[in-house]
Amino acid sequence: MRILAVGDIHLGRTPSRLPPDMSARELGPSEAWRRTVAAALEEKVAAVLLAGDLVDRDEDFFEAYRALEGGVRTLAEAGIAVVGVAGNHDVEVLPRLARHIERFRLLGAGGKWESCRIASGGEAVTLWGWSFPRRRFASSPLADQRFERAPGLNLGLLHCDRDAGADSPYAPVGGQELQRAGLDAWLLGHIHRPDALSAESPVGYLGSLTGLDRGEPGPRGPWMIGIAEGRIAEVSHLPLAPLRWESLDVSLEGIGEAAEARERLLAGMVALDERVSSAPVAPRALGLSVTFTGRSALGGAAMEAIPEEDRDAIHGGTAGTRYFIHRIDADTRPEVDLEVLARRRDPVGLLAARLLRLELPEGDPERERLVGLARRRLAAQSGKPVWRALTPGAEDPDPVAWLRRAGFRALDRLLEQGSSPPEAR
Ligand SMILES: [Mn+2]
Repeated sequence: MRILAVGDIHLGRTPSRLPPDMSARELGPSEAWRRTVAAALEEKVAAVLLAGDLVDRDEDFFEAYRALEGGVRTLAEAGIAVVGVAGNHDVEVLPRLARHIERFRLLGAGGKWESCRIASGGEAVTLWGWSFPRRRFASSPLADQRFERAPGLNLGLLHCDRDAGADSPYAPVGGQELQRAGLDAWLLGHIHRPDALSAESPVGYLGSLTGLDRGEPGPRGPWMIGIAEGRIAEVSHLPLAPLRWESLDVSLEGIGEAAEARERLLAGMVALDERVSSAPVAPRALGLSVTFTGRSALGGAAMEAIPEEDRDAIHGGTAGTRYFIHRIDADTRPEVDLEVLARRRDPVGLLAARLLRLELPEGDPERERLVGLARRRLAAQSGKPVWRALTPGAEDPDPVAWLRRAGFRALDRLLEQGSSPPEAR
């Protein structure tokens, strides 16, 4: 028996930062859903499970209706069950849609746990689900819940904020709580970055169905769950999203002129494309954030060597994926000897000495003091509630990378200005 599990779809959301001639309709959530329905039919799954935030906003009622109604009808005609829970985004619109899409099963409406049974090929699965009763729900849906296990596999389907602290308004749940609940797996929605789910560890976030913006890099798609003899035998990610975001580091180390940066970039894209195009269904488009790295004085010139007019369609992959660049940055390190510069008794010398400290092994007290200061400063910024809504699941900034980037950029500028030691003035 096979089941397809789908995380946050956000039907109605338009992917941001696409080149102007690209159609959001062909790259957005409804295309991702269309591909998912096709995969479910092809793989002959018994059910498609949806972990909440299927719809982005109440206003997206009609777009969501078109996509869901069509998909659910196709699946139902093939004998595939479609079961979902509501998240914080679709707390109102999903129950409304469910009333008009006969064969869509909304589980746990109004914040009351509910179970249903799916049987196929001699296997039976009991699915436990809970839907958001209102947009904000500041306590754990697992708090007073005891699951009466049914025979066979018991799976949980939930939209929640795991390990985010008790003050989260989005159904805060502790990872320990999930482990202790006594179910065999937890398929979660809300955080858009997928966890590394596996048959051994089938508890975690399914991730967004397609990369909704550049803050969601990496492969996206539904998860295939194979069940045999009452156990989870297989969990695999099907990266079939129509749009994907990646960052690409391109080293300029050793190049003699800026034009060579183009070849380095092309080589990097070809290597990336080998990975991307090996998937059974390749993305239609892939947005790249390019960073030139390495020790080179040509970082700025390399950026200028990639013409603006080429960035919207920089490469056509072997599977027809259109690669475009939405951002280019240079994080190159000047071709300087930090050891020599650090001997200077001026701002350049002080900065070089601090950059050298970052090169010390992890755990060195000098290095850790510097990193600790940076971490506190960055946390004061990134911890502000205003950012949370923007990049759910975004990683904490790496203080070492930030210090290095900012430090070398400042060092570049100081050296350009001809900052020289006092005794040489
Ligand atoms: Mn959510």
